Amino acid sequence: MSRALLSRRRISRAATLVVATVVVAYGWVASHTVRDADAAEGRGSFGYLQAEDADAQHGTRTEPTRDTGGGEDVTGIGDGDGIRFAGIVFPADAPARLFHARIASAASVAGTIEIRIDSATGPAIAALTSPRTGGWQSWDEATAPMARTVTGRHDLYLTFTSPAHADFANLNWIRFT
Ligand SMILES: [Ca+2]
Repeated sequence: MSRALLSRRRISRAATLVVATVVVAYGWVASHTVRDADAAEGRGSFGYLQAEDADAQHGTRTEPTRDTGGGEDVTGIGDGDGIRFAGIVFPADAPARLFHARIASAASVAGTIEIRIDSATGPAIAALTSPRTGGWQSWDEATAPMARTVTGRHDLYLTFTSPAHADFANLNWIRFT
């Protein structure tokens, strides 16, 4: 076994342990297994992170989307829910300045989407008020400035809060620029 392969397997085991810890601590449900490539090499933050590809979720589900590009979106987003992306890499040479989220909502009360790093209660790196777009498949892009400079590899937790009990948003994708 090469040293690189051994290292990758150790990282993969560590990532599995993190998922297990999250499930115990917060009741999050793993939506699919963390892949070796994600754990060992990270995923670049300068691209689209499809909401339905999150590594774990709490209180949400996926559905086919009618947004440009097709695929799926995450729906059923309400107060106390969240999704998690493992091993997202923020390059140090060109720090992200903006957080973008592709959202559709016919909710009567707006909610808040926060991005936290490394735990569901970790530091918030960006936050935006979810826009009401006039339909659950009427999509718009919301943008918020980064609250702090983020570099290196982090697990991202999108946490959703609302003063109302009803679900407040559908989410197709996020990205950083
Ligand atoms: Ca999507």
